[in-house]
Amino acid sequence: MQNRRKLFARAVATAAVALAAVSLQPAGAAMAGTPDEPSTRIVGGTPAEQGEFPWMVRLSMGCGGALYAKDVVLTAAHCVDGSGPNTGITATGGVVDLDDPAAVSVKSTEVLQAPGYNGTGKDWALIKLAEPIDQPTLKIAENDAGNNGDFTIAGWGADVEGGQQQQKMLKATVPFVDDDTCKGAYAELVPGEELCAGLMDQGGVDSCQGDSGGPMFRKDEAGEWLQVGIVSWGEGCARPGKPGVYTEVSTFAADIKAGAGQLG
Ligand code: 4AZ
Repeated sequence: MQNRRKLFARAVATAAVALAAVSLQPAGAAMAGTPDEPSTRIVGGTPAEQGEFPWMVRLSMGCGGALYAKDVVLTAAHCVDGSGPNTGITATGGVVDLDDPAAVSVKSTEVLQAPGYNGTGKDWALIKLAEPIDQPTLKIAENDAGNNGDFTIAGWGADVEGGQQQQKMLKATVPFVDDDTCKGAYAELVPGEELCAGLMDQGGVDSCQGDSGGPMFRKDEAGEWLQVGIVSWGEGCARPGKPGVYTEVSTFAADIKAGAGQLG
């Protein structure tokens, strides 16, 4: 588990470098060599519309995140190095296209990595921003009522296992996978702290390298978006029998709330 996560962290760092290279290409040539058809452009995803998921942010280390508050990003613990003052992360929001001149980029001031995080479970962290990003925030699940059905995932991660980071945000829908089934796929699963989603039989739709830290979300009873997961890990991407594993947000809702209150 520890080894697998470290492997992923390396993959993300490499992918972030790849994205930086992509960003230097002229517009239009940026994704040259990458097929453009939605069906082949993420692991089973399609392009998100501008403004569709306004709380989505891209983090400079190559992870995703969601605005918990206008100046606080919720992401994965494995995307950050630890807790304390930190001005080394940039969060980019307000756009689906990272090269859109309307993108708003804000630096971090402080990071809170989940207390007790040791590479297994507890995969959440908060990043305080120097200034607010003026976009709607994403509410987090405070109970397990939403841990079922279909979920939406979104991000700028790879469109295929081992693939490049994406300039434009992609989205996909993945169904809940129950703990017993997921434990069958991954003996190391921590059922109380992790939640699985994906197409067990056929695979083909999943989060992937660089989507880590981004939210998994659904509509609640009132029709409002609710974050139920944080992209955490999995064996490869979109493999049949190997669902994506997500931090179970409801388990940590009280800790996340308290943590956000402690940020400077
Ligand atoms: C990653 O490394 C990663 N297929 C994210 C999601 C999954 C695997 C790896 C799940 O960011």
